[in-house]
Amino acid sequence: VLWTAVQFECLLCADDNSLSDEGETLAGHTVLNTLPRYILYDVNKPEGFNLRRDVFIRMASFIHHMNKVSDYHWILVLPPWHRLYHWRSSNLVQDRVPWSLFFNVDSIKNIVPVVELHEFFQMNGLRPLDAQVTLQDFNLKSFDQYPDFSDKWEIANCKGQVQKEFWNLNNLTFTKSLCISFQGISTLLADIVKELEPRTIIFDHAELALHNYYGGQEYWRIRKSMQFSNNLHEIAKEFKKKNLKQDYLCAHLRRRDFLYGHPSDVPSINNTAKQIIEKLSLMSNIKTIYIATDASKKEFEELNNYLQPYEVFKFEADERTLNNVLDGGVAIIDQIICSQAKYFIGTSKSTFSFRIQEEREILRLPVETTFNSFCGDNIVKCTQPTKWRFVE
Ligand code: GFB
Repeated sequence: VLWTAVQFECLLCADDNSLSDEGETLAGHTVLNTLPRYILYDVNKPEGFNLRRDVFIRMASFIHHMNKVSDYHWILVLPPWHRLYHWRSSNLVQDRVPWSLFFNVDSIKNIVPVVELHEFFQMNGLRPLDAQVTLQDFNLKSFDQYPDFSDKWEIANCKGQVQKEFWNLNNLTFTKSLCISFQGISTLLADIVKELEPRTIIFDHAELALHNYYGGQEYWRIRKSMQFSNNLHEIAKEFKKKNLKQDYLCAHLRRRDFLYGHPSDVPSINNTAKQIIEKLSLMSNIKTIYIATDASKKEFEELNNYLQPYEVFKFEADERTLNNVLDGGVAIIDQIICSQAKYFIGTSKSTFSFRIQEEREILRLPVETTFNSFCGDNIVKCTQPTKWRFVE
């Protein structure tokens, strides 16, 4: 039975906090074990937007698994996008942004049973969640032991801080809270749910749960459903219509914290320009360059100078657009434009670039135009990205 959110709205919002799932009476009929149950999750605070998109895929496969092995219908609650470290416009309020601003949630709903957080609140009211589980690594054992890579979990003393307030919501509370040392794939979380028997549960540090099968059929089915919102596609289309009239090469230059996090993967501005020009010298039909970057204005201008006489473009949101789509939307517009380029070069190890490569695979663009990345300065052997091919 596919229960929609609306069907349950009244029932779950009843004042009575003591609903039992064993047999509810609704208009004289017994609704046995059919109330949906909800899984919420959050990710380590400093993680960026594109790693979070990957964690969603892992949690979505977990929900699929739950719906295979459990008697209940499980729904995943989409965690709002909240004050991400890389969103730098300090004049914007970028709190608890719903997925619908960035994604076509209906497309996701066709593949994964999900609701937005506000939809969850409509159904659950202010009832405390049955459990909060903070995932953590296992303690490293002494060095002379072989590392143990087996899938396992155990309830343990909390090692770090336990989140008191998710997304600054003081009305999201929990009946019980525990820490669990966890090592393994996301479907292993099902064993925790089985043990705790919650109707609603939140997992913190969901990034610790790994993919069941990275790059497999299920991975791509979920990934493909994560289409960007129509509004962002429209803005990208308008920009292209106005500025990118011919074939263009897109370069994604990840800078800022990457200069410290991955110094050997990020070339200097001068060397970046050299690598772009070298590529273009092999493609006589491309004269236009699109730059997606988190670089400072000064760095971009420097790059632009080195790239003359090529035509160089970059998307700059006007105030109204920025207010509407926020920093996250601007970044996605960059990704859309790069995913449609004739040729793409990304930054090695950046998940921002990885997601563009995936988008290009979904669009079935020629593989040699997609899996390319810049080489850091003074790198003797510059490895190129792994070709994670789309699987239908
Ligand atoms: O997306 P993301 O996880 O990719 O984080 P990495 C980088 C963020 O920086 C993006 C901004 O989500 C954007 O907000 N950004 C990066 C950009 N490149 C661009 C661009 O071309 N255009 C626009 N508009 N914005 C990881 C982080 O970043 O880097 C980790 O997830 C950590 O937390 C690590 O910081 C060092 O994989 O590139």
